[in-house]
Amino acid sequence: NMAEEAKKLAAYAAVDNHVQNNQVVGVGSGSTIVYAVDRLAERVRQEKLNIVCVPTSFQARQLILQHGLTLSDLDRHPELDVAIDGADEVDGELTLIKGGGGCLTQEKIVAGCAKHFVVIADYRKDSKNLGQQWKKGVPIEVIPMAYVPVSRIIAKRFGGEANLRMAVSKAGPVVTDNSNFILDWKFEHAQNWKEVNTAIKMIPGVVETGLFVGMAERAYFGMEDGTVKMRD
Ligand code: DER
Repeated sequence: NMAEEAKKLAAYAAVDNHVQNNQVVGVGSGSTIVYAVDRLAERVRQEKLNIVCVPTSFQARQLILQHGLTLSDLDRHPELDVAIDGADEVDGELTLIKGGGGCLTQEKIVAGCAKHFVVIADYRKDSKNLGQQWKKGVPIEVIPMAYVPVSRIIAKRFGGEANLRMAVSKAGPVVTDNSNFILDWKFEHAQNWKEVNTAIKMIPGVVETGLFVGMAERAYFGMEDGTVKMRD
């Protein structure tokens, strides 16, 4: 369908523009990245590229192994050449909401270790202000024993409500790859995302937020008309 085709367009553009031989590539999580890994594996075969891949989740690790790409990690490669990942929403200043797939913490770590962090997304993620397209709130990874106080503090200080993310294919809450819970903070109005990100990160029990501020260098959007739009 159109959105899947758009994801593929963005993914191929990013891999073709940003991956060269002898590089360490951070591989994101979600559904858009699947197309990027397909393209990566195709190029490795066709061009005999020598690249290693660092995953951002169990899912990303599976993708790397299933495609026969060389798996690596931050112990071996604490500095990556490029990290490619999806996003739930991208605003006009390249501030991202990520974590729709629950992988925000390792994604932010890997993105932070990369010289270049590039986002791939379909047109539905292209936004002016966070919250216009993505309605599920900002994901926040929390230590399980603290999720209630953290939720109350967020609602009190910043408004809206922060709800525990419940699993679909498992009874009880979603448990992340880091054995933590996720709160989805449904904010009520636009914020100074840089300040809010820092303030939420400081709340005891918060592991990471899905606000990626000043991290992405470029976003590739696959559009409905088959073109690719870039935002720097
Ligand atoms: O969970 C995540 O952070 C994913 O990267 C998400 O932001 C994008 O997933 P999608 O490509 O399936 O929309």
